[in-house]
Amino acid sequence: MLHFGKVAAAFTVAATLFASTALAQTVLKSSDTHPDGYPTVEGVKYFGELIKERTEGRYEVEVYHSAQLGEEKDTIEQVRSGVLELNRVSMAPFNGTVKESIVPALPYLFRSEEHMHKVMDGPIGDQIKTAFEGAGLVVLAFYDAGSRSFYNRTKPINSVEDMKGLKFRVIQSDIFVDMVAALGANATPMPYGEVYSSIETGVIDGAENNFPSYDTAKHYEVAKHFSLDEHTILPEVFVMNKAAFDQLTPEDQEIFRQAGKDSVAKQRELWAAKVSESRKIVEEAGAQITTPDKQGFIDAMEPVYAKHVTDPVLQKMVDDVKAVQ
Ligand code: GTR
Repeated sequence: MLHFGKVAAAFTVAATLFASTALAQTVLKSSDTHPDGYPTVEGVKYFGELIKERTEGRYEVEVYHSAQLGEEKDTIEQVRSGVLELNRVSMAPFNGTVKESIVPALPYLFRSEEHMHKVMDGPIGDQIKTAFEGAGLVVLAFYDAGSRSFYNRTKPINSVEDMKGLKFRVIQSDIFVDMVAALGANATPMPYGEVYSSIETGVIDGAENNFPSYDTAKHYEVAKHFSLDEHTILPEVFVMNKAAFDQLTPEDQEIFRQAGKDSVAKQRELWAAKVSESRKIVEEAGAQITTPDKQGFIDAMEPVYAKHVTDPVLQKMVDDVKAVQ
C-alpha cells in the first residue's frame, strides 16, 4: 500500500516535471529526519521560498520533516531512485556509497567549524559535490551540524578509559563503528528514530550527536552524561535527484544552485543560535556536560585512518584538508 502510494506520488511528480510549462507548478518533496523548526528543516524551507520566488511560482518545495518519509537510509534510496526529489541528510550514511564523503566524516580531521566551512566552501567541497553526481545526486548545499560527542546513561566520560565496554548507537557508517571500536567501546548502527527507546530500555548505553539533536530527540531524558569530546565536525548534505535536476532548464538549474548556496548562510545562522539554545535546554533539564581529555581520543584514531584512508584519492584529500588554513 505504502509502496503503491510512493510510486503513484513519484509518477505524479515526474509527469508534472515532464509537462512543465511556464505556468505549470511543480511541488518537489524533501525529507528530513528532524522536527519542524530544526535548522536543517528551516534551511530547506528557505531554499523553497527562494526557488518559488525566483521561478515565479513554477517550483515549490514541501518539506516532510520528522522522518515522515522514513529514516535516512531509506530516504537516501528514495532520492537516488527518484521517488523523492530532495533530501536533507547527514554526510555519514553516504560513506559506503560516495567514497569522497568519507573525508568530512573522519574523526578530528577538521580543527574547527571555521576550518570545516573553508574546506566545504572551497575546491575540496566541489570535489565531494562532483563525487555525489556519480551516485545520481546533485548537492545543493552543505549545512552545519556542529560537532558530535558521546553521551550515555551510565557515567561521566572523562577519558578514553571511561569508554571501555560501553555500547553506543552510532550513525550508519563504518567509520563511526570503527571509531567506537578504537575507543574500546561497542558500536551499534541503528536508525535515529530507535535511539531513544534503545537507551531507555538499556539495549544501548548511549549514542553520539550534537546538542540540537540531543535536545530535540529528547535523548537527554534517557542519557544525561554528555561528554564534549567533539569527535567529528560532520556536515549535513542537501541533495537533489540528478535526473530531476537534469530535467530543469539551464536557467532553472542556476536558480536552484544559487538558492542552495543562499540557504547555507541562513542555515548557518539558525544553527549557531540553536546550539546555544539546545545546550541551555539540556543543562536546565539536568544533563551533565563534561569535557574529557581530548588528546586521548585523538591519539586513539590512528587505526580508523589506517583502515579507511588507504585510497590515494582519499589520502590526497586528507592532506589537502589539513593544508587549508
Ligand atoms: C543528526 C543529523 C541527522 C541524523 C542524525 C543521526 O545530527 O542532523 O541528519 O543523521 O544526526 O545521528 O542519525
